[in-house]
Amino acid sequence: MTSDICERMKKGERRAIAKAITLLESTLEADKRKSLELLEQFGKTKVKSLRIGVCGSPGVGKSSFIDVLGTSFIESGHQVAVLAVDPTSPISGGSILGDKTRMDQLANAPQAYIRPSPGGGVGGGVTVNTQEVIQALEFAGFDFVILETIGIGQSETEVATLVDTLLFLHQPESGDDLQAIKKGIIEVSDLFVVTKADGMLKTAAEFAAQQLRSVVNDPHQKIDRVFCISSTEKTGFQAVHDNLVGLLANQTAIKSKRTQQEKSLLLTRIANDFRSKLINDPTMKPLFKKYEDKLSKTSIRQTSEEFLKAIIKP
Ligand SMILES: Nc1nc2c(ncn2[C@@H]2O[C@H](COP(=O)(O)OP(=O)(O)O)[C@@H](O)[C@H]2O)c(=O)[nH]1
Ligand SMILES: [Mg+2]
Repeated sequence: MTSDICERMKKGERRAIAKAITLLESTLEADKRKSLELLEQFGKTKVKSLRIGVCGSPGVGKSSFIDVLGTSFIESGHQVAVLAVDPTSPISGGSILGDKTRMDQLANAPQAYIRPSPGGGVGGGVTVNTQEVIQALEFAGFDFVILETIGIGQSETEVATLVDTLLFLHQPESGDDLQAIKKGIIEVSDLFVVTKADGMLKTAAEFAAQQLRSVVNDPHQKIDRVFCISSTEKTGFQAVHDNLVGLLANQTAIKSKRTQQEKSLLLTRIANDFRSKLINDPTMKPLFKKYEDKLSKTSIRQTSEEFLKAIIKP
């Protein structure tokens, strides 16, 4: 049954890809078994891919940027998948990508797959599930997998554990002046893109790019990590495109980074699985009740410690 799905996925059949994603996100026992079979198949298949994260404030131009960039990848013979992720929210709403994708070009390309609704996150572990969805897409032949962050705030660091390269999008004169950008975002981002470098904003965009360069470029290296683009005029994309195609070619570097990421994802997975096992285990119910009743006399912290002592053998 899963081998049939795999065969159809390899042919790029959209319905099989959607089916696999549904299985991976399901919490039903029967589906879990099938998911494990799928993941085993994915693990056996060597893929060449680049996972790109795109983050930045709402309205900065992420979807528009992905539309133009993704189309340029397709034009150079690649296959592109786009996912919206919000790792900070356990239940991500599908509407943000669904209502107005702003990815009209990509949405109509047969070489592209835009995931209609972002992950359920049922039972926790949105990030871990997302990693599996990415694997499914890679197995189905997509060599560029782009994650659009729809969360606001801490999500960038979470997305950084899922992608090979993280792009931070910045809008000129957005009030998000450079000092206001959180240090954490600059630290986890690899490339920086100033958006909307057109019309009245063009000069401001070029100025913002110069400012960013002085902050993020290493003065001892000749590498420029800052790009200035316009999605409406489709300018400035060649440099971004070439940079990312260059990264795709270096699979050795990608593999070693992913090995590190997998270690941290494993820890997250174990913690999540442990939590849901604990909560859903019927034999735990009387034990929970016993400790809940203690709350009138002891603090939550104390009760929790005693509970853990009771269930974990030293
Ligand atoms: N002038 C200009 N506007 C843009 C550009 N890219 C996006 N926009 C506009 O900015 C708004 C937000 O774009 P969107 O791609 O949905 O941003 P997201 O929320 O970051 O995904 C929309 O009104 C777009 O039309 C650009 O390159 N130039
Ligand atoms: Mg968007």
